[in-house]
Formats: sequence, structure tokens, C-alpha cells
Amino acid sequence: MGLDAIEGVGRDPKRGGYSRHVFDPAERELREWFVEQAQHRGLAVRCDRNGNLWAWWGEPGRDAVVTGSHLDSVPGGGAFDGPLGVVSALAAVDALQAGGFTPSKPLAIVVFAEEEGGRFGVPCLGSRLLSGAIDPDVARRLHDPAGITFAEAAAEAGLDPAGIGRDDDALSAIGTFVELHVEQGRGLVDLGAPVGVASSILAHGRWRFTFTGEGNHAGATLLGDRRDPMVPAAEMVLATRIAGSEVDGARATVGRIVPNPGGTNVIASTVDVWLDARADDDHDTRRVVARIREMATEAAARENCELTVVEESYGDTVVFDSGLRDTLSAALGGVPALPTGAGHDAGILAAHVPTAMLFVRNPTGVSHAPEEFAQESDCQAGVAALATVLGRLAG
Ligand code: HGY
Ligand code: MN
Ligand code: MN
Ligand code: MN
Repeated sequence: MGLDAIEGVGRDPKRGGYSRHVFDPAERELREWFVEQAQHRGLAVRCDRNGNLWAWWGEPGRDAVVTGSHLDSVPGGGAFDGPLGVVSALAAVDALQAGGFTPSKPLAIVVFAEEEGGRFGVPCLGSRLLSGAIDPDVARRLHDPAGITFAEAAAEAGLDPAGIGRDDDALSAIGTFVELHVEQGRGLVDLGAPVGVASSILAHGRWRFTFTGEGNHAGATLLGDRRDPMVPAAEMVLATRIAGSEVDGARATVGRIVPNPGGTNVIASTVDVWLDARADDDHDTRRVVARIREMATEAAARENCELTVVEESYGDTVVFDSGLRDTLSAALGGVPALPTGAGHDAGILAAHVPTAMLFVRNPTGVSHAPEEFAQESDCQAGVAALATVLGRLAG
């Protein structure tokens, strides 16, 4: 399937999954691999001002048919989330070229930067910058856990930090975007189908809750004399499950807590808690966050701590263009359409160009973990579907 070609790159020895984050050594190794693979197929590769890679079959131009996905991962992520879409795009080009197909429109494979937000915290950073969905000044100031800013990392990767931002040329060239992705759930398993098309993406966002107390000595400070921000932070994690359970279909997750300074014998002075909240629509998502914030504020007050909350990213519900979705489904003999709780670059582009997604069955239903999986036969079905769709759209 081609994924074996990048097997092991960025494998996380501790967790067994993959950690590949924008412009870090593993992701850069995958970028180099992609450029080589694309050039081997006669595609002309360029990196845009925001760090997204574009491999063109034919001259870049308007009304292009574009496919692709991302090569970065969450910390300890699976092998398929992102790379499957990129490898399948290369394999679909192979199939079309082997069949003597010549596109009548420009056709490109795109690799978006920092889709997971695993390094700089904002998901779909590359597609948000491309489409103007994030202020470039805000993006330049984003920093990773080591304190390196996106501007510094971009410069080190050869980009001009002053040049990042909405790219009208690149955006206006796209006629249609189709992203193939491993399904992050069990929809296709339950439907008994190897491939499906996406109908919608949940509204979702990320918020940073910062609890501020008083750093002190773990042994010399009586419990009654403490302002320990870890206590309300812990209560917030429980509040996340309580609030999420109150809204049908909502998801609310705390996957990352960072106490500062983080010593075993040190009462933290501050604790950052990141909330990932999602629901069927904007109203429900914001309702969950408001409820969590209410309980977190009460918990902070009980421990005489302060609380600040910053919305770091947000995207409303995405409903994919039903015309394009149904065209793809029909071209594929009527594959099922299904919603997803996972975000994608396709969700960002859908606000600007006709966009669709193809999903490939994941028998484990697990994602963002090493157990994520897709059978070789289903991956091949995904490639065949993508080749059919690209041939139809660019024929
Ligand atoms: O977080 C998401 O939903 C996506 O996998 N980036
Ligand atoms: Mn993901
Ligand atoms: Mn993904
Ligand atoms: Mn000491």
C-alpha cells in the first residue's frame, strides 16, 4: 500500500505509535519522501508560503482537481491518519497513468502542514493559513512546548515568516478538493462497506483553561494554607465528562494537562488544561464549554485560584456539498455517506471550494492511537475509488 515505505518514520518508542509534527525531523523525512515519490511520477512539486506541499500533474492552473491530506500525526498516533490519504493519492495517480489517462484539467496532490496541531496547538494550521482562516500574526506567535514559535520553525524550514497567510493564487486554483482518509470510527464497519463518502463534520474547538494558584513546597505547606491549581484542574476533568454527558452526541475531552513547574515535591503555580469539545452544532458545543467553564470557575474559587480561558481554535459544523457527495457516491456505485466526529483539512476547504471526503474502513474503529488500522484490501478499494473519482472530475 506504500505505507510500508514510511513505516517506522517517527515511531514513538514509548507509546508505540507515531509522533510526526510539522517541520520536526520525522515529518521532514516524510516530506522528502513525498517529494521524491511525486517527482518519480513526473509531478512538479512546490511548497507554498504556508508550508503546504503541492505536486502538480500538468501545469498548475485554475479549476484544478486536488486531492491529498497530511503527514503529521498526534503524539503517539496511528499509521493511517493522514498518510493514507497521501499514499492513496500517489497510488491513484499510478493507476491513472498506467491506464493512459491524461487529465483535461490541472490535477494536484496536496500535503497540508500541521493538520493535527500537535506541535503548535492549532489544528489544520496549513489549510487555515492558506484560506485566511487564521490571522498570520497569531500563527507566527504560536509556540511549541519548547517555546519555538511557528515563525522560527517556518524560517528554519526555509519559509519566509513574513509571507505566511491567505494564498489567493493557491486557493483560487482549486476547482474541487477530495480528501481520502481512514475512517476514525466504526461507521463503515457497521455498514459492512470498505469505502464511504463524508456527509458532515462535527462543530469543534479547543480551549486552554489556565488555573493560577501559589507555587510552594509540598512538605512545608499545610493543606489549609494552599492555593493549589491542580485541585480545580482535576475537578475540571470530571466536569468535562459531566457536561459532555448532558448534551446528546457531544464529545468533551481533556487529553493534555501541563502543571508549571511540574515538580513532584512542588505545589504548582499554574496548570494549563486543554479542552477539546465537539457536538452536532455550534449551540451544543458552546453549551458544553459554558457548562465546563461554570464548574471550573466554581472549583477555582473553592481553592482561591484564578482561572483564565482562551479559545485556541474553533470550527462550526461542516456539511459537505451534497451535489459533489452524491456525484462521487454514484460514480462509485452508491457507496454510503456518513458523518464524522473527526476534523480534517477538507473541513476548512469546504468553506471555499466544492469539497468531498472518501473514507476507508477501519476495522478497529480506533484512531489517534497505535491500534488504528485499515486492511490492505480496503486500502486498495480506497485507491480504486479515488482513481475513479479523479478520473471522473479531471477527465
Ligand atoms: O482532531 C481531529 O479530529 C483530527 O484528527 N485532526
Ligand atoms: Mn487526526
Ligand atoms: Mn487526519
Ligand atoms: Mn528542597
